[in-house]
Amino acid sequence: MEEIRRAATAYYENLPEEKKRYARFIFSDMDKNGDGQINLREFLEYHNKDNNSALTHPSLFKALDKNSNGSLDFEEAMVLYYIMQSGRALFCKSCNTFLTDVYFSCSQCFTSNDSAVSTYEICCDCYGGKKFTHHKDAIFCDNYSLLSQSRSLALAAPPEVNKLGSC
Ligand SMILES: [Ca+2]
Ligand SMILES: [Ca+2]
Ligand SMILES: [Zn+2]
Ligand SMILES: [Zn+2]
Repeated sequence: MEEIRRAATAYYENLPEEKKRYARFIFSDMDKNGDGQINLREFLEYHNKDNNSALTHPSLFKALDKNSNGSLDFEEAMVLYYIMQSGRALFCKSCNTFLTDVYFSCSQCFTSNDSAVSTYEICCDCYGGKKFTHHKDAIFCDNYSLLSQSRSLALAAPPEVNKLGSC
């Protein structure tokens, strides 16, 4: 999570003024009682309204609450803004926990050309404990090797999806 936090800070620093204002606006929108903190209830109320059930998983709030005081100040909540904007809102497909830091992803699904195939990512616990069901012969890579792999795939022209080796 520390990594995401650092990325979020860098991201926020580079936002144009109006986007920063928008982030502030979202924060005050969530902060129903206006005390400058988002507590769990305010957090859940806000995201239930969106029908975005993955965001209401307790693991996300816990991960965002850096100092574990049970509420989010602006700096902590801003990380969520970054996660949403960057598409980094990833949850374990098996246990639904929010994926902080390193996770594993099925490389076949990740590189599939078929838009109907969604990516399949799982947390280290589920992967290590083999607590997941996925298609046969799936090759799982951690997100870092997947990234460098897709880079080399992109560089190798023409791209052939089935040339994937093991990680
Ligand atoms: Ca509040
Ligand atoms: Ca806090
Ligand atoms: Zn999991
Ligand atoms: Zn797969």
